[in-house]
Amino acid sequence: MEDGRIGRLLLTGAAGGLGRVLRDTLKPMTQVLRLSDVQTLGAPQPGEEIQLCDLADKQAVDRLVQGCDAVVHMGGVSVERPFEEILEANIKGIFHLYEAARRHQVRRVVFASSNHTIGFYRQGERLDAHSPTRPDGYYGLSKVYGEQMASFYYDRYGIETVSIRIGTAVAEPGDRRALHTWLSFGDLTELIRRSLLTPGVGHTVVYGMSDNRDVWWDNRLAAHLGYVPADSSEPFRSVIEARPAPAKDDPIMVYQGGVFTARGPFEDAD
Ligand code: 15L
Repeated sequence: MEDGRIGRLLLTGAAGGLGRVLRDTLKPMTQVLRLSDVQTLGAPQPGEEIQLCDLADKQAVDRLVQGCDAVVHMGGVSVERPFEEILEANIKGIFHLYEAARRHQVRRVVFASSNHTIGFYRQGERLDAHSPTRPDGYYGLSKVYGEQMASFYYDRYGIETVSIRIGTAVAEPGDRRALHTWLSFGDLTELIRRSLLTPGVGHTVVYGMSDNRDVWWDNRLAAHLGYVPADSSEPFRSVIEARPAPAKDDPIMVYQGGVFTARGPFEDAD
């Protein structure tokens, strides 16, 4: 980190919704940004390297991580899906990533965890990073597993991770639940920057949310990151609340994980 920037930063999931944003916003933090996905990523721009990779392929992930100083791991399945799909990309994928990090002496990972680790808590319940997890599906379970993998690799090998339980990271909040869970792209970028650069994070769990009015999550246990969100969902409230409210028993109004709590079962479709 000679000029204050990371030497080579790996961004997995670079073709995804957030990956495409971070491809631009992470660039000032690193000399070389290595981008990866299973999907095509176009031609590399100056300061970029592109290496397509299936996270389920252990050897390919090992080659991907080689030469990197830090990883922002956004890759994998990002919605609720049948278990077998989650198993490959998320569960095997996170194991492959940490094994490669161990082998190639990567010291810092930022893991895109999710609010779906705690999705079956009711809206309004206050949680912090020590609250027991209540995953709302196989996707949420895989993120709990990822966080535990991060914890283990810190205790055993000293690889530090910030697991960001991302709320709803979209350009603008689109519904009542997102007024609580919204994370702006700017705040996501700042949280990742802090997660990469703050010394001595061990394994830290932080909720990824903007400075919204009524939040369910308490980030005091991650205060050492010094993350101060700049945006708020408040300017979007009047438009969202002018729309007819969903039924009171609609999962989007009941659980912190919203509609994810009502996905599946997938087995019966066979
Ligand atoms: C997530 O973890 C998903 O990746 C994303 O698609 C959103 O649904 C988000 O959570 C959310 O809960 O709003």
